[in-house]
Amino acid sequence: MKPVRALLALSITAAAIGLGGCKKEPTPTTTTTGAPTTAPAGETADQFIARVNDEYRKMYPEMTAAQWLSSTYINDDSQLLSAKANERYLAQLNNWIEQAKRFEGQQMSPETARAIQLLKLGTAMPPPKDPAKLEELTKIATRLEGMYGAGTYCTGEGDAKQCRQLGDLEDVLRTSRDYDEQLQAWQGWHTISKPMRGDYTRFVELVNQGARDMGFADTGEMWRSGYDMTPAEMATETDRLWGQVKPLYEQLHCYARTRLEAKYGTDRGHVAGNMLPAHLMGNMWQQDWGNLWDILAPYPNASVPEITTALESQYRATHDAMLAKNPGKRAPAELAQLEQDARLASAKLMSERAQDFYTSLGMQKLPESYWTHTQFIKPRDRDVVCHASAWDMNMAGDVRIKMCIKPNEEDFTTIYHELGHVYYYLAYNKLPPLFQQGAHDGFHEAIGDTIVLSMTPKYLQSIGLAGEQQVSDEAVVNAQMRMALAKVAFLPFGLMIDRWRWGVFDGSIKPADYNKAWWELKAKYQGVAPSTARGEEFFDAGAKYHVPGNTPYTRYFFAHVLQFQFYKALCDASGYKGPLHECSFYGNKEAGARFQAMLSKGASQPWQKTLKELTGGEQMDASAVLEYFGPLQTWLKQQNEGKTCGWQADATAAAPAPATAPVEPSKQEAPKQG
Ligand code: X8Z
Ligand code: ZN
Repeated sequence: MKPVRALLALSITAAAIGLGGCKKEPTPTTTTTGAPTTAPAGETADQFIARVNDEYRKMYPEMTAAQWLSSTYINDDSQLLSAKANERYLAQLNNWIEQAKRFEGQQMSPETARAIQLLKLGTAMPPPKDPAKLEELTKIATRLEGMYGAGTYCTGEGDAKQCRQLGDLEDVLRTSRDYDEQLQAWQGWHTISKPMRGDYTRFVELVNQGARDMGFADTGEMWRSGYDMTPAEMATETDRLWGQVKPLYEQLHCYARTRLEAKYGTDRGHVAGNMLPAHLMGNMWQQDWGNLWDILAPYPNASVPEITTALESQYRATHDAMLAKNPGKRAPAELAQLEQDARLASAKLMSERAQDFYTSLGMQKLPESYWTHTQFIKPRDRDVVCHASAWDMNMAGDVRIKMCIKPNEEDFTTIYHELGHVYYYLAYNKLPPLFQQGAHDGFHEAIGDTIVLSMTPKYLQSIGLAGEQQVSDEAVVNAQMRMALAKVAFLPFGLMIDRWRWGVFDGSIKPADYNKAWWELKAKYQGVAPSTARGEEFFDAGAKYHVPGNTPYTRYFFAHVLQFQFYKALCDASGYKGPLHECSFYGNKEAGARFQAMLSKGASQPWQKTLKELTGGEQMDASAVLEYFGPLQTWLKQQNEGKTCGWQADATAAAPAPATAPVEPSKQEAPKQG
């Protein structure tokens, strides 16, 4: 997240103003002297909003530059600059919001009324009015994100000392199937957030002060206010959508547990209560199970649209070609540089592939500055925030992404995701700054993912990343499973993070129970549990980027529903007639034009209207998810027949019972049969 994302991310995360997806918030501005601007006498509401847009546009590039710097060069100096920039933005935001009060109850154009509404939600980090508290808040926020980015886990001493960062530890979860090795990697990463607990506790107090200063009950209520409906209605929407997809998730959970038990044994393949062991899911947060393909593949002998192997061999070919250019002996430093060069070349190739999908729809090529300014790979000489993000640096074409790309499927699809943000920025750059955001934040997160749904086996074959695809029921189930491990596995995770934060912000989860509540929610929604006790000496929420980065997370849950609605609408627009899961609108200009029309609306009208223009409906609705996964759900039911599905969420996740404890029939989650 920065500028947009930047704007968002930094905790400034200004929602309205530019909160896009994984974008940072645009840090609104002040004058060039840093002093908040004052309102001219006799100014009308329309004039006020025109001035805010103007001031915002002017202050924006400096703020995003500071945020970009602190995310790509983590050190005390860049953090100081970034915290100061945030502080200035938030002070100005408070100032604008104060000035807007003059117009309450007055006649004004609907656009101006909407812009004022968006202004009040201009950050995910509501700033306290007290300047000392604001300064404290921006420092804490910057420090928390820096701690995450620099997080390192070391073992051993002296010559045997080994230090690993998130990427190395994720590699272990992706590739190792050794129970203890994975446990060590998982536990190792979760040591980095222990020191965040104090800062986070104070952070919550300070943002809640800011939320109250703005008239909200707490920060969670403010976050729920950005959806053109009441906060209570928004929360009800999440329950309704979860109710639609939960049976599908439960089937997938049941299947995964059965396979894990076959792999690791009935004592280690699940945790008490029939829950999935947190460290065995191939992903640090159990939000995407795609790395467990070796364990979960339905038909290993049928064709599989697996692309990591192809991406790795492309990287190796690039590397070897570079090596062959100048044969001979090389010093270790030269070899390391060559490897870095090959990684960069391969990451750029992956990005070109992603760009090609968008241009095939009739969208523009990425500007030259994207290629020169993007952070494609992890630098060797400094700490950076590797968590992927997309940035709009100046609302005028300086767009880039920040990633630490490796040649694997997850990173490949993440590039498509990030470019979704980038193309949204480019499409709405012509709007007034206050409207330069997604229709709601879930829209921003859904754009690139909609494209990912179009990456069918046939598309992957056409770009040379997958071999000849058979036409068989087995191949269909394989392809569906591959998508479900990313998309369906994610759904409860997409909900639980903000269920936790809503509770933290409204005080129903106390600091003394942060970890207990975290694991209760992991158990309730995901059916996931740690295999060793996680008491309050840990702060496991902080080991997920969006918590120290203060990025609201319900947007991703909504996005995982919306992307299927968008995809279905674009498939229809392209004239496609077959089963939904086989559609790819790659190369279809009509679908591209419809997509672009939606993007260019930004936040200029209620999202319900924008959704209707694309899909014909005004509600988020998971029926397209269920339609898409219809064949897989039928197959999963057959596989799970006769099994006791579901899990017992109250099997005390924070202090797990022995894995061999007898499992009682599920209470909260009714046992599911086939
Ligand atoms: O944070 C992201 C993107 C940037 S907006 C890489 N995502 C969520 C996550 O990684 O937790 C995309 C899917 C969910
Ligand atoms: Zn995103």
